[in-house]
Amino acid sequence: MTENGHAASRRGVLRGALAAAGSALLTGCDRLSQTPAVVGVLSSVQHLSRAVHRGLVGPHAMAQEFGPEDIAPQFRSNGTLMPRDADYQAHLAAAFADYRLSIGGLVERPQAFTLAELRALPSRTQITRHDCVEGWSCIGKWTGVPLAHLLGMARPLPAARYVLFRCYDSMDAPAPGRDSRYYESIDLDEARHPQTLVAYDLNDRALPVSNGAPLRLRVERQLGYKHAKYLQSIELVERFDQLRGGKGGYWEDQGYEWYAGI
Ligand SMILES: Nc1nc2c(c(=O)[nH]1)N[C@H]1C(S)=C(S)[C@@H](COP(=O)(O)O)O[C@H]1N2
Ligand SMILES: [Mo]
Repeated sequence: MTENGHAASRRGVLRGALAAAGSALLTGCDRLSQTPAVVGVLSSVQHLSRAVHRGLVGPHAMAQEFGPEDIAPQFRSNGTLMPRDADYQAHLAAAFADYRLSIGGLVERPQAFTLAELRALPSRTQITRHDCVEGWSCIGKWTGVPLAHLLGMARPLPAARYVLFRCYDSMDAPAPGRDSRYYESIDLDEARHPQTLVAYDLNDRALPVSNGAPLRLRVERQLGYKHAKYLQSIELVERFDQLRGGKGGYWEDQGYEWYAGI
């Protein structure tokens, strides 16, 4: 089988399994692990390469959106549920009054937004399914500013190729000289996709801490670990191979794929 054909059939299996799981268990957060094909595909962290995915679905394909009746009563949370880092704790204690989301790096016009300023910008609301590699999925309603809009304000320079998200939460106990804060990166196509949001609301309410308050990324065509919570700053970069483990994200540095297309 050709590379393309092989990937296409793998993708077909995943899509079919997700659809089956989705229609069998419509409400709440579902355990995809009941579906053997999904376990095989997700647990081995195999998914489509960027070139194959883009070739199959194109850079503009939309992730499926759902109806209000599909929203889980309680959106599941995973990974960090409460950052222990002192700077985050101080922002939380102040109800994020002094919080600013900065957008810098390779941009013409660096930006810094308060939460009120972000809420005053154009917004998008979408009901989507979050798929975690650990074998569960959950449907929630997200509202936020399209990242494309923020990039339009900041104006990436020609050299910019990736958008880097730095998060507040350290994944390991603090140790001198070791930065273990969560981080992620996506390319500019994914960043400018209409469903890619800097989200501030989940199910019509301000994001709970366990789901990433005050802001988190939604990047709906990618697996759960790409959806960075607890955003501290956004930076446009040309490359990320000299940053941290060099693979473009906290889990990527532990071996997960950088391109996690569903
Ligand atoms: N900052 C940060 N972002 C993160 C994580 C994390 O631990 N820290 N976990 C990731 C993983 S593996 C998943 S599945 C989702 C979980 O989002 P949720 O807690 O809203 O369900 O967040 C992703 N983003
Ligand atoms: Mo995840």
